[in-house]
Amino acid sequence: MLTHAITADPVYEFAAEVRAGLTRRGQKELPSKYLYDDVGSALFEVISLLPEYGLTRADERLLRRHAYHIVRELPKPLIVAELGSGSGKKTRWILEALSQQQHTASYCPIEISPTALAMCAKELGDMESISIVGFEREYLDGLLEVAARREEGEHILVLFLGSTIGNFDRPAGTRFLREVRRILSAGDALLLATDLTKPVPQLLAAYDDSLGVTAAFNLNLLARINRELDANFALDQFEHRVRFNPEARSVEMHLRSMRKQGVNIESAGLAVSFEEGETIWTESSHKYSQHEILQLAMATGFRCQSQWTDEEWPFAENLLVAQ
Ligand code: AVJ
Repeated sequence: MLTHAITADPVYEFAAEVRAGLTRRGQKELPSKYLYDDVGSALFEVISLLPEYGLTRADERLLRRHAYHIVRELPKPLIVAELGSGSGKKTRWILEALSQQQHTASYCPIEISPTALAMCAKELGDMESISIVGFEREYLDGLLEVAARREEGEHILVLFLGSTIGNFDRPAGTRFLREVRRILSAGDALLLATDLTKPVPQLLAAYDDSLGVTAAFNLNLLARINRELDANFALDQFEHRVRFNPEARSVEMHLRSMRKQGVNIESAGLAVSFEEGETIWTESSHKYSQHEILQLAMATGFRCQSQWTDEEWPFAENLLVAQ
């Protein structure tokens, strides 16, 4: 696998974003993308096996069942770019379907984590007709490169799976899809996976499982700051909290300070104080309706050509075609 290295200093960027999020007036927050270091990614893999969290299994079922039909709807020759490399499992079905319909194909995972890229290459490297070119980049930067390298006549299918779009609030999600559309050409496609609205108790259980894996996943963000930025968060003095935000239609994860306390983050040159009960907002997972996706597609320069939904866990694969 080829990879293209990043230029920015990741530790410096992490420190800057932690500083910005924890010195905000009002609600403190940390960017959810930092939940996924090696420990966080491994914990997420476990979350996806929990009975309460049906999301990943729904995504997998839909792709396993419909990969052939999804690929069949698109013009060839097709190259596949993926925003986030995931575990590779879901992507395999798409790539297998593609290799049945065209002889060879390029697959370009775009991912800021080198470990995740390497795991993806290992997982999918056995597919003989697929050449993998990894991009160690932010999503849009990576996609720009993929688009710039495409050959005459090739179409792009962008995969944005796992309902990762849910981590953006609605305005940011709309802006993001517009950016993706700007990089693509008419006839290119985006396969967008979205978790759908469902009863609030079911949603809360999915993000606050009885084994405490999601709690560990959330707390690992503080452990990561301790490890990478030389900080002294007391992990037993913060607790995992989830709430449903009805205005945003999202599940929010927070870390709640169990007492009044101070924390030093050496590498960010920062001392932060927390009141008892004060929270750090670490992630939002927005939930969509099927109808809303049609509107979102139209508002961002796409047309939603097909939707496939899961019966067991409300979830949708949406095939958006650039207009
Ligand atoms: C990987 C972003 C889809 O928002 O459901 C799982 C991450 N957070 N449990 C989600 C997550 C808590 C997950 N995504």
